[in-house]
Amino acid sequence: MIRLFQTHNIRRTEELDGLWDFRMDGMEKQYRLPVPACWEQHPDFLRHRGRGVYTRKITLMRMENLRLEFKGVSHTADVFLDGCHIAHHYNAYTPFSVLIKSVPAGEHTLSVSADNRFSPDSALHIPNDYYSYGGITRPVVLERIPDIYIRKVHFTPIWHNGVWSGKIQVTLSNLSNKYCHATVCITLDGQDLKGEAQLNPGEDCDLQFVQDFLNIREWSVLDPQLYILNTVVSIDGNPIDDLIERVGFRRIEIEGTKLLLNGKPIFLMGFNRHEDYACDGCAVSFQHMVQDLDMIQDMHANAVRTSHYPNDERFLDLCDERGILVWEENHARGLTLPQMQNPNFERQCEDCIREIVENHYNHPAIIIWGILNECASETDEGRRMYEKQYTQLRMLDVSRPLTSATCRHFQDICLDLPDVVSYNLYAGWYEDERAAVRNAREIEWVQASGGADKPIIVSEFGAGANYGFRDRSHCKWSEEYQADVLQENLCAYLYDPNLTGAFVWQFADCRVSEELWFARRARCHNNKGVVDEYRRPKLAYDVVKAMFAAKAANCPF
Ligand code: ADA
Repeated sequence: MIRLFQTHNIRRTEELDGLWDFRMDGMEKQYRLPVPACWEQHPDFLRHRGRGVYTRKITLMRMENLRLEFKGVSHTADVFLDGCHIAHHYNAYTPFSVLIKSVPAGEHTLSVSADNRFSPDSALHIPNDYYSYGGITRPVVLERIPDIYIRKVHFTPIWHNGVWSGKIQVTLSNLSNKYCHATVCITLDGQDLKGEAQLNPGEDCDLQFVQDFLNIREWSVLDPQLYILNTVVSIDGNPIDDLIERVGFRRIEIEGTKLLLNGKPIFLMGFNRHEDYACDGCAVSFQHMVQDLDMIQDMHANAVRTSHYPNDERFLDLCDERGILVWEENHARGLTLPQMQNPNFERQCEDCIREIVENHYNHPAIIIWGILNECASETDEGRRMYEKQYTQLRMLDVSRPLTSATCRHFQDICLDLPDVVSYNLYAGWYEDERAAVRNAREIEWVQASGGADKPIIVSEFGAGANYGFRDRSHCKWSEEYQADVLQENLCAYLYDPNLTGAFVWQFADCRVSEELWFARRARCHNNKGVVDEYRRPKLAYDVVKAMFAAKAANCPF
């Protein structure tokens, strides 16, 4: 499965899933490994860091332009067609594509190397409190592309004077060496919008449409209404390409210290969720994505934070359909200033930001973009990099507020930069102070340090518990202790008028690196999930469920 809805009727597209030939560098043995998947699910590669090469054949009946899209290769990819290098990409969590013109008829060999090693070339995939797996971990799509094709369609819902309108930005590409006249027809909610395009050889062409839509139902948590946006490009009246997107009409605004969804204040009751499932690694299967959201909604949560990287688009599609609000963030967790000064860091962050906005812009569920979780925001050099990334994001998307989760308590010098201030607080785990008292001190500091009159989110709070460890003493690491800590933190945060959201750390236990201090974590897992990596609920599950349910009952969205 590529997306939860059909993205083309005209363009021929197929998913290159199934078994690919595979070889791991330095090993003779040949394998057949599934795609998408992590190589760690194979007994020979359970903890393997290295470079592996996946290979398969593709057959063309006639000469074609091919477009290959990789939704995720972990973590560094190089792509070869018949031995020619055609693409390089860094970062497991963002899609990339490559277009090859005029590929002759016949059988061709597609090879993809994946490299999950840590090295100075990798500033974001580093030893961390989550695991950087290896492999082609998200879907691969092969498309046959005409000389004039639709490269991108972005939809922005606009609410003005009580009327919904939509801004639709279309980018066409001309792969030929000829001038070309094309017509574009957009259909949304039964309305047709038409435009003309003059395309120069080898160039892109942007078109923009703005149209009122009078009978629209808003996208909301309780009624997540989605609409199909169909764009068709024709030459001389013949439709030659199309791109289907799925959109929603909703507005996210800030009013003082409140976050408004469709004009009404919301409180984000959320979970932090790593893309990690016991047997799947980061290549979480679709059914396990559904299971995760079933459990998250069973606990009456209304939000998910994609800690700490962009997520699989099928998961975002599910959030669109279910009315689950998403804080999606670029890829970074806990980098010190020296790590941020890696010569690759700024470019790799900016590539990630560009790729998530380009590919995830149309998801109504995404209501906030985050950057740089717990990086060096207490330093001048760190501030320069935060500021640069906020600026880049604002240039790419003015429709969503921005935030960043800090842990530089009482030292952060960047709180004036985001639209929403967020901090990670572990009262009862890393700090012994009572949650309400500790949070009051944090809020006082935030409001005096650049965060005054801004919405505030407690972006992480929680405690560790080893699944199945019960102890009447309620000692640390028992399920009882974790439930007690979450109970106390939720009591402190859910009804604090200074807060607009609180995200439990974390939904499920996840595997972590075996390097550095992370190896001291029991089982080499981060055990703060309210379910374990097999989604077996701990005692905390029912505590969070009761607390979120009570909050939802007295302030429905
Ligand atoms: C930090 C970090 C999380 C996780 C958490 C923990 O807040 O943002 O990724 O590492 O601490 O479990 O300690």
